[in-house]
Amino acid sequence: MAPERSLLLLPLLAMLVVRLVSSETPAERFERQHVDSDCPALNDNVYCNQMMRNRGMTQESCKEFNTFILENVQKIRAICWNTKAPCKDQFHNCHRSSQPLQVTECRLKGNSQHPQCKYKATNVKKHIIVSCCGWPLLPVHLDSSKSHKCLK
Ligand code: U3P
Repeated sequence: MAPERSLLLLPLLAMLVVRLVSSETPAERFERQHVDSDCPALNDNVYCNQMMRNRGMTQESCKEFNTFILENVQKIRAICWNTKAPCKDQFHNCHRSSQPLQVTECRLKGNSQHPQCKYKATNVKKHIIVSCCGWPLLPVHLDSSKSHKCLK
């Protein structure tokens, strides 16, 4: 290959290596924790027990509460283009779904002991609020009291 062509490929190769070694982005984390596009049905406690484990939320401890949004991922990402909604803290990058979305909420049962994390499932249709960051703008947090500041 001509030297100038290999020079052109170098930045692409560098970007690929950075992408492979870096940990998940905030948007990827959001989708791992909150999006289940393959499952548009109503879900039971077994769904919560399995999904909380499969999506890595029971590794070090049992996550207390988690919502899975049972909608197409593009539809969820598009919420970031809706007009702004109030955040629960001082930041201003929250957006509300224009329609109620089907969600399954998984709440840790009181008698549950790690590593056997047992959840109670609740199926509900509700508007959700997400905070969005980056370009393209993508959801990074579900309505929560945690910091919504975009890091970069
Ligand atoms: N959480 C839900 N559903 C809710 C509210 C909170 O799953 O309706 P995150 O990183 O901001 O998404 O508030 C703490 C965590 O509870 C949230 O974290 C979210 O994962 C979860």
